[in-house]
Amino acid sequence: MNEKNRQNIILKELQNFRDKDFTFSSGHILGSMCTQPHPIAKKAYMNFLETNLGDPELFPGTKEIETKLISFISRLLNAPKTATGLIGSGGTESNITAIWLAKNLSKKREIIIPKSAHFSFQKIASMMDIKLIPVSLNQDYIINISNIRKKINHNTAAVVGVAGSTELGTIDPIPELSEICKDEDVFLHIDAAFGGFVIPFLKELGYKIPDFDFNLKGVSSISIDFHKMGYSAIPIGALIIRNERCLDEISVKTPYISRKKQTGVLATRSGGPVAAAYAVSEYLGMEGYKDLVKRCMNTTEYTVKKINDLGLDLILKPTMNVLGIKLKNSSKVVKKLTELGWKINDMDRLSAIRIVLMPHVTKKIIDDFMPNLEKACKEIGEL
Ligand code: 0PR
Repeated sequence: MNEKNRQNIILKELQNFRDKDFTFSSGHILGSMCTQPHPIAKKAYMNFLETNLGDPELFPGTKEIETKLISFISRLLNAPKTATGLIGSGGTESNITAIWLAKNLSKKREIIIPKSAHFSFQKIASMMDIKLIPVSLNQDYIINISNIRKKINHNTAAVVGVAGSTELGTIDPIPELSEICKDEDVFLHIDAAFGGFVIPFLKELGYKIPDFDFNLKGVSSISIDFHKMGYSAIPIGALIIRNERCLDEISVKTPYISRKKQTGVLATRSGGPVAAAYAVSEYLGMEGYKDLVKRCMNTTEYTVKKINDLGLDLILKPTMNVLGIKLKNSSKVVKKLTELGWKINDMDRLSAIRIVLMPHVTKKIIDDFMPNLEKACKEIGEL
């Protein structure tokens, strides 16, 4: 068998596995915070497949792209001149790095998190011997601000606020958190892995939502993901840090590669996602992202109306393109919907299902989905 045939056989085998996957292009993935990346991402990614940002002396051009990408995201988040950024694999890595930094700066071991915080903080607790101090949510599913001051003490390494929560897309009262953390001189990390590419544009579109970025003086770092609403290819997120000076806390000496020190969690990492995210950000620009958010919000409002028309209730009015539909038996409804070919997330601790109105979810998809939701809900006795 010749070389080409062998390759084709392997590629065919891979395709057979791939055919078992759900696809964004089908529109049937309704519960994911990721999406089909912008087409330019794919081309850019492929061209940088062999590049390694763990050794930037070998790939100075790719490193330049990374620097430009960090500048773009810093502008989006109103970061000051003192700020710096680290590109990583996504929200989990950015959150790990932020808490690693806060722990080393403070030499303390407790972090205060809202009960809505992403499960990456559970990993952080176990990995770094950190104690989580969870704070209850109020009736709007955001952190109960009155409890924070009482919980800050001489062991507090950081407070975490969420700007775009995983389950409901809610935004904690970051201006108030910022004031408290500034007064108490405590590191404030904002997890905007999902909301970072939504909130700035919602504001421009006239939505009344609180500030969350570096304009608030108490904010120390922000996680933001390109592979969620940044419309780019997995895996890529950024951690922007207010003070470049603190980077030494999360750096190690690297005696045998060309750079003398390395900062952050990973060593070898691909320039592919960086090139892809840069291409998307250049192509769309701030206006393109604003249009994308506008489109997702239109679909969100359309979906809310359809859900209400069906006689179902939402957990709360959505802040962004994430919806929680209240159900008595959410897991049974999810199981039924899976049988019908729709992928939606079960949030059993909230007794709800989650729909994320990502760019691949159109009004037409929602029209196709609604009879399926109705069918599933009737069969399970929700309607
Ligand atoms: N912070 C927040 C607020 C998040 O929502 C997430 C992920 C993370 C951090 C962690 O980000 P990485 O997954 O990039 O490390 N939230 C999504 C979720 O748990 C991740 C996801 C995406 C899950 C697509 C499923 C899926 O199909 O829902």
